[in-house]
Amino acid sequence: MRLDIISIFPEYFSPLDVSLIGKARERGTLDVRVHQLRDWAHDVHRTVDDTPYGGGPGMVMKPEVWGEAIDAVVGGGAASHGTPRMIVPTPSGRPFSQEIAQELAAEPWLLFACGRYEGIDSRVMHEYGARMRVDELSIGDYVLAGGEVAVLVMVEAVGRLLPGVLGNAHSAVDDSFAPGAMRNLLEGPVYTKPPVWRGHEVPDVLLSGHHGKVARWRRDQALRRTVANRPELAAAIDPATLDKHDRKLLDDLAFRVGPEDMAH
Ligand code: J9T
Repeated sequence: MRLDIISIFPEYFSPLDVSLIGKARERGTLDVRVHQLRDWAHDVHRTVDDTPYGGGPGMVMKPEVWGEAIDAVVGGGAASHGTPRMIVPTPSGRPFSQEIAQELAAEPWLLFACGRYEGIDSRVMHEYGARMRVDELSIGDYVLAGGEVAVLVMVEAVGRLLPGVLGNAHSAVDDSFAPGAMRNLLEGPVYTKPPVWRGHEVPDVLLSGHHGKVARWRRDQALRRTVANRPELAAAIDPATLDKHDRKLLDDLAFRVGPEDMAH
Protein backbone atom coordinates (compact mmCIF):
# COMPACT_ATOMS: atom_id res chain seq x y z
CA MET A 1 0.00 0.00 0.00
CA ARG A 2 1.18 3.51 -0.82
CA LEU A 3 0.45 6.21 1.71
CA ASP A 4 1.09 9.94 1.19
CA ILE A 5 0.72 12.47 3.99
CA ILE A 6 0.74 16.23 3.44
CA SER A 7 1.26 18.39 6.54
CA ILE A 8 3.01 21.53 7.78
CA PHE A 9 4.50 19.33 10.54
CA PRO A 10 6.17 16.33 8.87
CA GLU A 11 8.09 15.74 12.16
CA TYR A 12 4.81 14.58 13.71
CA PHE A 13 5.10 11.37 11.71
CA SER A 14 8.34 10.01 13.15
CA PRO A 15 6.35 7.35 15.08
CA LEU A 16 5.71 5.74 11.68
CA ASP A 17 9.42 4.79 11.60
CA VAL A 18 9.01 2.39 14.53
CA SER A 19 7.02 -0.67 15.65
CA LEU A 20 4.69 -2.60 13.34
CA ILE A 21 4.35 0.21 10.81
CA GLY A 22 8.12 0.82 10.77
CA LYS A 23 8.74 -2.89 10.12
CA ALA A 24 6.12 -2.97 7.36
CA ARG A 25 7.88 0.00 5.72
CA GLU A 26 11.26 -1.74 5.94
CA ARG A 27 9.77 -4.83 4.31
CA GLY A 28 8.13 -2.77 1.57
CA THR A 29 4.55 -3.74 2.54
CA LEU A 30 3.94 -0.04 3.22
CA ASP A 31 5.36 2.82 1.16
CA VAL A 32 4.88 5.94 3.34
CA ARG A 33 5.82 9.38 1.98
CA VAL A 34 5.46 12.49 4.15
CA HIS A 35 5.39 15.89 2.40
CA GLN A 36 5.85 19.43 3.71
CA LEU A 37 2.87 21.49 2.54
CA ARG A 38 4.95 24.69 2.66
CA ASP A 39 7.08 23.34 -0.19
CA TRP A 40 4.20 24.40 -2.46
CA ALA A 41 3.84 27.94 -1.03
CA HIS A 42 5.48 30.66 -3.14
CA ASP A 43 5.87 33.74 -0.92
CA VAL A 44 8.94 34.36 1.26
CA HIS A 45 7.02 33.44 4.41
CA ARG A 46 5.73 30.22 2.82
CA THR A 47 2.19 31.23 3.87
CA VAL A 48 -0.41 28.44 3.98
CA ASP A 49 -3.34 30.23 5.66
CA ASP A 50 -5.49 33.36 5.47
CA THR A 51 -8.45 34.96 7.26
CA PRO A 52 -11.88 33.36 6.82
CA TYR A 53 -14.43 34.92 4.48
CA GLY A 54 -17.50 35.95 6.46
CA GLY A 55 -15.36 36.71 9.48
CA GLY A 56 -14.86 34.69 12.63
CA PRO A 57 -11.90 33.47 14.61
CA GLY A 58 -8.82 31.67 13.37
CA MET A 59 -7.33 31.10 9.96
CA VAL A 60 -8.26 28.92 7.00
CA MET A 61 -5.77 26.98 4.87
CA LYS A 62 -5.39 28.44 1.39
CA PRO A 63 -6.73 26.41 -1.56
CA GLU A 64 -3.93 27.27 -4.04
CA VAL A 65 -1.18 25.77 -1.88
CA TRP A 66 -3.21 22.63 -1.24
CA GLY A 67 -4.07 22.35 -4.93
CA GLU A 68 -0.44 22.47 -6.01
CA ALA A 69 0.61 20.04 -3.30
CA ILE A 70 -2.06 17.47 -4.12
CA ASP A 71 -1.50 17.79 -7.89
CA ALA A 72 2.23 17.19 -7.42
CA VAL A 73 1.77 14.19 -5.11
CA VAL A 74 -1.03 12.60 -7.15
CA GLY A 75 0.60 13.36 -10.50
CA GLY A 76 3.82 11.73 -9.34
CA GLY A 77 2.14 8.36 -8.87
CA ALA A 78 -0.71 8.45 -11.36
CA ALA A 79 1.05 6.33 -13.99
CA SER A 80 1.87 3.45 -11.64
CA HIS A 81 -0.85 3.69 -8.95
CA GLY A 82 -3.88 5.39 -10.59
CA THR A 83 -5.55 7.86 -8.18
CA PRO A 84 -5.51 7.70 -4.40
CA ARG A 85 -8.42 7.79 -2.01
CA MET A 86 -8.10 11.10 -0.16
CA ILE A 87 -8.73 11.37 3.58
CA VAL A 88 -9.17 14.69 5.35
CA PRO A 89 -9.23 14.38 9.16
CA THR A 90 -11.66 16.86 10.73
CA PRO A 91 -13.95 16.86 13.77
CA SER A 92 -16.79 17.59 11.29
CA GLY A 93 -16.25 14.34 9.39
CA ARG A 94 -17.99 10.95 9.43
CA PRO A 95 -16.88 8.86 12.39
CA PHE A 96 -13.81 6.73 11.62
CA SER A 97 -14.47 3.11 12.64
CA GLN A 98 -13.05 -0.39 12.37
CA GLU A 99 -15.30 -0.89 9.34
CA ILE A 100 -13.77 2.15 7.60
CA ALA A 101 -10.28 0.97 8.62
CA GLN A 102 -10.99 -2.33 6.85
CA GLU A 103 -12.24 -0.51 3.79
CA LEU A 104 -9.13 1.69 3.69
CA ALA A 105 -6.86 -1.34 4.19
CA ALA A 106 -8.16 -2.70 0.88
CA GLU A 107 -7.11 0.46 -1.04
CA PRO A 108 -3.82 0.51 -2.96
CA TRP A 109 -3.17 4.22 -2.29
CA LEU A 110 -4.26 6.66 0.43
CA LEU A 111 -3.56 10.39 0.58
CA PHE A 112 -3.98 12.13 3.94
CA ALA A 113 -4.38 15.92 3.94
CA CYS A 114 -3.70 17.37 7.40
CA GLY A 115 -5.42 20.64 8.18
CA ARG A 116 -4.31 23.03 10.92
CA TYR A 117 -6.04 26.20 12.12
CA GLU A 118 -9.79 26.26 11.36
CA GLY A 119 -9.47 23.83 8.46
CA ILE A 120 -8.85 23.70 4.70
CA ASP A 121 -10.80 25.91 2.25
CA SER A 122 -13.77 23.71 1.38
CA ARG A 123 -13.25 24.09 -2.37
CA VAL A 124 -10.23 21.79 -2.10
CA MET A 125 -12.43 18.85 -1.03
CA HIS A 126 -14.95 19.80 -3.72
CA GLU A 127 -12.30 20.01 -6.47
CA TYR A 128 -10.70 16.65 -5.68
CA GLY A 129 -14.03 15.01 -4.89
CA ALA A 130 -14.72 15.15 -8.63
CA ARG A 131 -11.52 13.19 -9.44
CA MET A 132 -11.15 10.75 -6.58
CA ARG A 133 -12.94 9.51 -3.52
CA VAL A 134 -12.59 12.11 -0.74
CA ASP A 135 -13.62 11.34 2.82
CA GLU A 136 -13.69 13.79 5.71
CA LEU A 137 -13.27 11.61 8.80
CA SER A 138 -13.38 12.28 12.55
CA ILE A 139 -11.65 10.06 15.11
CA GLY A 140 -13.98 11.09 17.94
CA ASP A 141 -15.96 13.89 19.49
CA TYR A 142 -13.14 16.19 20.52
CA VAL A 143 -11.07 18.86 18.79
CA LEU A 144 -7.33 18.60 18.13
CA ALA A 145 -4.86 21.30 17.15
CA GLY A 146 -4.44 19.69 13.74
CA GLY A 147 -5.16 16.56 11.73
CA GLU A 148 -1.70 15.03 12.26
CA VAL A 149 -2.47 12.93 15.32
CA ALA A 150 -5.75 11.78 13.77
CA VAL A 151 -3.75 10.56 10.75
CA LEU A 152 -1.39 8.63 13.02
CA VAL A 153 -4.43 6.96 14.59
CA MET A 154 -5.92 6.03 11.23
CA VAL A 155 -2.60 4.83 9.76
CA GLU A 156 -2.06 2.54 12.75
CA ALA A 157 -5.61 1.17 12.59
CA VAL A 158 -5.28 0.53 8.84
CA GLY A 159 -1.65 -0.59 8.88
CA ARG A 160 -2.19 -3.44 11.34
CA LEU A 161 -4.88 -4.89 9.04
CA LEU A 162 -2.52 -5.20 6.06
CA PRO A 163 -1.53 -8.77 5.24
CA GLY A 164 1.74 -9.60 6.97
CA VAL A 165 1.87 -6.52 9.24
CA LEU A 166 0.65 -8.16 12.46
CA GLY A 167 2.85 -10.91 13.88
CA ASN A 168 -0.17 -12.98 14.85
CA ALA A 169 -2.64 -13.25 11.98
CA HIS A 170 -5.48 -13.93 14.45
CA SER A 171 -5.02 -10.81 16.58
CA ALA A 172 -6.83 -8.56 14.14
CA VAL A 173 -9.74 -10.97 13.77
CA ASP A 174 -11.16 -11.08 17.32
CA ASP A 175 -10.85 -7.34 18.00
CA SER A 176 -13.82 -5.82 19.82
CA PHE A 177 -15.04 -4.04 16.71
CA ALA A 178 -14.11 -6.54 14.02
CA PRO A 179 -17.13 -7.93 12.19
CA GLY A 180 -17.60 -11.51 13.34
CA ALA A 181 -18.64 -13.59 16.32
CA MET A 182 -17.97 -11.05 19.09
CA ARG A 183 -19.27 -8.13 17.08
CA ASN A 184 -20.80 -5.41 19.28
CA LEU A 185 -19.10 -6.81 22.37
CA LEU A 186 -16.03 -5.33 24.01
CA GLU A 187 -13.24 -7.70 24.96
CA GLY A 188 -13.09 -8.75 28.58
CA PRO A 189 -10.10 -8.55 30.93
CA VAL A 190 -6.89 -10.50 30.24
CA TYR A 191 -4.28 -12.02 32.56
CA THR A 192 -0.83 -13.56 32.40
CA LYS A 193 1.64 -15.01 34.91
CA PRO A 194 2.19 -14.87 37.85
CA PRO A 195 -1.07 -16.43 39.16
CA VAL A 196 -0.95 -14.11 42.20
CA TRP A 197 0.39 -10.55 41.96
CA ARG A 198 0.37 -8.26 45.01
CA GLY A 199 -2.34 -10.47 46.46
CA HIS A 200 -4.57 -10.24 43.36
CA GLU A 201 -5.44 -13.66 41.94
CA VAL A 202 -6.10 -14.62 38.34
CA PRO A 203 -9.71 -15.91 38.11
CA ASP A 204 -9.67 -19.68 38.83
CA VAL A 205 -11.59 -20.59 35.70
CA LEU A 206 -8.70 -19.40 33.51
CA LEU A 207 -6.35 -21.88 35.24
CA SER A 208 -8.87 -24.74 35.05
CA GLY A 209 -8.02 -25.90 31.53
CA HIS A 210 -11.76 -26.27 30.88
CA HIS A 211 -12.16 -24.63 27.45
CA GLY A 212 -15.95 -24.53 27.55
CA LYS A 213 -16.02 -22.83 30.94
CA VAL A 214 -13.30 -20.38 29.87
CA ALA A 215 -15.27 -19.43 26.75
CA ARG A 216 -18.45 -18.94 28.80
CA TRP A 217 -16.62 -16.84 31.40
CA ARG A 218 -15.06 -14.68 28.70
CA ARG A 219 -18.43 -14.08 27.11
CA ASP A 220 -19.92 -13.09 30.48
CA GLN A 221 -17.09 -10.65 31.04
CA ALA A 222 -17.49 -9.22 27.53
CA LEU A 223 -21.22 -8.72 28.10
CA ARG A 224 -20.71 -7.12 31.53
CA ARG A 225 -18.01 -4.78 30.26
CA THR A 226 -20.07 -3.76 27.24
CA VAL A 227 -23.10 -2.98 29.39
CA ALA A 228 -20.95 -0.98 31.83
CA ASN A 229 -18.75 0.93 29.37
CA ARG A 230 -20.74 1.08 26.14
CA PRO A 231 -24.46 0.74 26.92
CA GLU A 232 -25.35 2.00 23.40
CA LEU A 233 -23.38 -0.91 21.88
CA ALA A 234 -25.00 -3.38 24.28
CA ALA A 235 -28.47 -2.06 23.42
CA ALA A 236 -27.75 -2.70 19.73
CA ILE A 237 -27.02 -6.43 20.23
CA ASP A 238 -29.27 -8.58 18.05
CA PRO A 239 -31.35 -10.62 20.56
CA ALA A 240 -31.11 -13.58 18.16
CA THR A 241 -27.36 -13.78 18.91
CA LEU A 242 -27.99 -14.26 22.65
CA ASP A 243 -28.24 -17.67 24.29
CA LYS A 244 -30.17 -18.52 27.49
CA HIS A 245 -27.16 -17.79 29.68
CA ASP A 246 -26.58 -14.39 28.00
CA ARG A 247 -30.22 -13.44 28.50
CA LYS A 248 -30.09 -14.41 32.19
CA LEU A 249 -26.91 -12.37 32.71
CA LEU A 250 -28.39 -9.28 31.02
CA ASP A 251 -31.59 -9.77 32.99
CA ASP A 252 -29.58 -9.86 36.25
CA LEU A 253 -27.93 -6.60 35.15
CA ALA A 254 -31.45 -5.24 34.45
CA PHE A 255 -30.32 -4.53 30.90
CA ARG A 256 -32.62 -4.72 27.89
CA VAL A 257 -31.35 -5.31 24.33
CA GLY A 258 -32.94 -5.02 20.93
CA PRO A 259 -35.21 -2.37 19.39
CA GLU A 260 -36.82 -0.03 21.87
CA ASP A 261 -40.33 -0.92 22.93
CA MET A 262 -42.52 1.76 21.41
CA ALA A 263 -45.65 0.73 23.33
CA HIS A 264 -45.61 2.32 26.76
C1 J9T B 1 -7.90 19.41 13.18
O1 J9T B 1 -8.37 18.09 13.23
C2 J9T B 1 -9.07 17.71 14.31
O2 J9T B 1 -9.22 18.45 15.24
C3 J9T B 1 -9.68 16.35 14.27
C4 J9T B 1 -9.43 15.49 13.22
C5 J9T B 1 -10.06 14.26 13.23
N1 J9T B 1 -10.88 13.90 14.23
C6 J9T B 1 -11.11 14.73 15.24
N2 J9T B 1 -11.95 14.34 16.20
C7 J9T B 1 -10.50 15.98 15.31
